[in-house]
Amino acid sequence: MSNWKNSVDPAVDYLLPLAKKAGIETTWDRYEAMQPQCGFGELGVCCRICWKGPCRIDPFGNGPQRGVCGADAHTIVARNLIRMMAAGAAAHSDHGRHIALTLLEVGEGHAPAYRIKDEQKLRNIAEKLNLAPAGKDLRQVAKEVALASLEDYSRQKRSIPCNWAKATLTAERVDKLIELGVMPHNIDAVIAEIMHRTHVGCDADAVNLLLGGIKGALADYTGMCLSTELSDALFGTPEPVVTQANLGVLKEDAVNIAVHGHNPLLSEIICDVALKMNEEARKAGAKEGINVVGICCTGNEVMMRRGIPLATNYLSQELAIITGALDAMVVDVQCIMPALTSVAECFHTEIITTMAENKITGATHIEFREDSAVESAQKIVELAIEAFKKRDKRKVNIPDYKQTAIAGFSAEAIMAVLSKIDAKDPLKPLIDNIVNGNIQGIALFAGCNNPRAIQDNNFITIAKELAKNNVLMLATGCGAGTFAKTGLMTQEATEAYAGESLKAVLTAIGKAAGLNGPLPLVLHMGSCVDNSRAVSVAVAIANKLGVDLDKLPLVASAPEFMSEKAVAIGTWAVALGIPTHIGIVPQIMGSSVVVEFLTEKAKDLLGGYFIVETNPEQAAAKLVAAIKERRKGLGI
Ligand code: NFS
Repeated sequence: MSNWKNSVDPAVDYLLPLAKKAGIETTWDRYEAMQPQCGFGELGVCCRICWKGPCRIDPFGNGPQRGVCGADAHTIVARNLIRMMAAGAAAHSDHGRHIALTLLEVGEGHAPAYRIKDEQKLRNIAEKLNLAPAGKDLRQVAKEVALASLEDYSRQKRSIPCNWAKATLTAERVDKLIELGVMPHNIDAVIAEIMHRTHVGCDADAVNLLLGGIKGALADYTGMCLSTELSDALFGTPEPVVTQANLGVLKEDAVNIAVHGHNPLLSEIICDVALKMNEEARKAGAKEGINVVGICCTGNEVMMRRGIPLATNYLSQELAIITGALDAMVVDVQCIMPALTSVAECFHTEIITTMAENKITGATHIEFREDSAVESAQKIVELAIEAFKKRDKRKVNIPDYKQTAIAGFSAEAIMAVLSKIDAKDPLKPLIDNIVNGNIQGIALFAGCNNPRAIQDNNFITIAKELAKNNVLMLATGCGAGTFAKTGLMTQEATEAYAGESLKAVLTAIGKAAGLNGPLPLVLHMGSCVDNSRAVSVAVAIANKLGVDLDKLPLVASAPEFMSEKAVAIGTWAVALGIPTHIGIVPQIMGSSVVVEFLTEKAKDLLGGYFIVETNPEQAAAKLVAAIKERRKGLGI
């Protein structure tokens, strides 16, 4: 298979032929071997929910139209889809629970490896959650915030909405979601409810199932929102930082450790410990000491807060090992390919799993616990140094590709930058420029890579097109990884690709903020849980304009998505009123009811809707059209 159709990332292009030559299989080979993929599965009409099946509905109408229990295509597609939303919500919110429990430990005076790095943020959160923090001791505030967050996992009264969902959305949106019966009261209960209602012989009404799924997706929003905010309190709120991205950030003369996964609880400590163990690395022969790099969302977390360089995003994670220069890959949860250990067998790389619920056969497991975080991190770094000693220099092939990337645009950082123009009313310059059309709208890029698309290509093509159309762009997750790797998070990219009026605004703001040039073309907002940061900016704008989110010229795009988490995120974006593009055909096409609900009826009900478009140029045109329609609605 020639590489041009795999990825537009030059580092991937460089390494894949080497992998092929060495007989190492990557995700692209496995994808090719999997062709043709099951047509029933692609349409979502295969049901494996009970063991009378598997059942599959004939999409052409000649064969069976109902499963053995009588479920039709609509029921089957809707059930399959909302179970994905439940899984996505479980992943994000379990991450959030972990952070909330750690904050509780800190509040109670345990977990000595952690402290409140951003006191002001914690107090702001407490304020937002109506916990009256003024005059209270910091530890007390930490405890109260943690308990209020954990309440969102335990409340039994269905009539009381989750604290975080209620506190972070517009009042109008909260009312609408309550009225539709989709406002979550308890993240865990809502996930369990989806598993229950999709059990054999339960909910068989596709629309009712979808509404249950939307509630689950909003539970996902709740979990990611608290993950983000509490992480900021514990580890610091991101501020703009200049760093680098792509596999060229690996160093020949350093012990290279990649932190991969999602939860910053361990990676933060590894970064701290690595700083202290540079000398040991040097003694082992690594002249440059220890070089920590990131992959996927853990990478985004440490990039935003510490300027740790990002090695790569989801689809090319195996290639970090194929450089022959990676000494250890430390993984926690989510988006970690089980293939990593087989690739690592051909090299000296240690794959280290750290979470009791996430082990991979063939990996070394060093269990992470909050009370012994530093000890675990030390063991991990020692293992990496040992592995470095076994590195085979002949196998080292670090691609000479890396780009500058400016990261760290939390909502607070954006407000701080804007306040340089108008200290009293920071949002005013942004809103004025949206109203006068210099900025046509805002687009949030999120989500993964998927071998069904050329890696990074959809992101880049759509972004360049939106830039031309003067759309302000934000990015998270592996989408942010794409833009970081390809140099679109730079001032130069703004000069090269932004439309005239967008360029003028980004330059005025950048200069006022002392950047000596424009803001980057795409603003890095963080990991996937950090999509909630984009919501908080949007909510601030909506509140200021006195409208709900579904009136704003705001769109979202997940042009290369694949994970259940992305399904949940896309769905809550729609539920919050945002036109949301997906660039991969979703596995729902076997049900006209489900397709129509998500792409059309949702618009009447919630304001947001899905736009399915696999062609990136056309996707960009559709996103611009959605923005124009919103502008028209606002009379601007
Ligand atoms: Ni998001 Fe982050 Fe990447 Fe997709 Fe996976 S790392 S949480 S799910 S693949 S963007």
